[in-house]
Amino acid sequence: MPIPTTLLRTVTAVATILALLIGTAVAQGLEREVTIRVGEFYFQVDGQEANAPIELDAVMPYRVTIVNEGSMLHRVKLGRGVVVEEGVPFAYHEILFDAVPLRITGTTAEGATFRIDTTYLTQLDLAPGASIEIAFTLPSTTRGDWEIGCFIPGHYEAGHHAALVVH
Ligand SMILES: [Cu+2]
Repeated sequence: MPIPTTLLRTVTAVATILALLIGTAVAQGLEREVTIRVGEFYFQVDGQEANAPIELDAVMPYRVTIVNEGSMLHRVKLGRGVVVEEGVPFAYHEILFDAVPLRITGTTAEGATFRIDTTYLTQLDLAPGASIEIAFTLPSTTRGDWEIGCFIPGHYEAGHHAALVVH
C-alpha cells in the first residue's frame, strides 16, 4: 500500500525541523569562545580581573582569541615549570599545546590573515594590534594547573603571567 502523500509531507516537515534544530544546537553550543586580552602587563578575560586565573575545561572544544591591545610586542607561552637562564625567565619546561591538534587563524598588525594547522605550539609573538584565534580541544590528560606567561625579557618579571587551570 503506498504511503499517503499527506503523511509523507508531515514526516518530511518534521525531519526538516529536527535538522534545523540540530544545526542550530551545533552552531550555538559546541565551541566555547573565550577572549584573552593582552597588554602591559596583563592577561585578561572579560568579566575578570587582570591576571586572574583563566579556567578551561578539558574535552570541550574551544575557540580562544588572544588579542594584543597593548603598545608592545608580547611573546605568549602556555605551559608550566618556568625555565630560568642566567636569572631570566625564558620558557616553560612543559608545553600545554604539545600533541594537541590546533587550528590557528589570525590577523597580523598589518591586517594580513593566515591559518596554520599544527599539533604543537611553543609561543605566539603578538605585535601591538595583532589578534590570533586558536581552536582546540584539550585532552583529559591536561587537567591541572598551568600558566600563561609572556617571555619578552623583563615582562615575566614585571608580572606578565596568570594561572591557567584546566578542569
Ligand atoms: Cu609581555
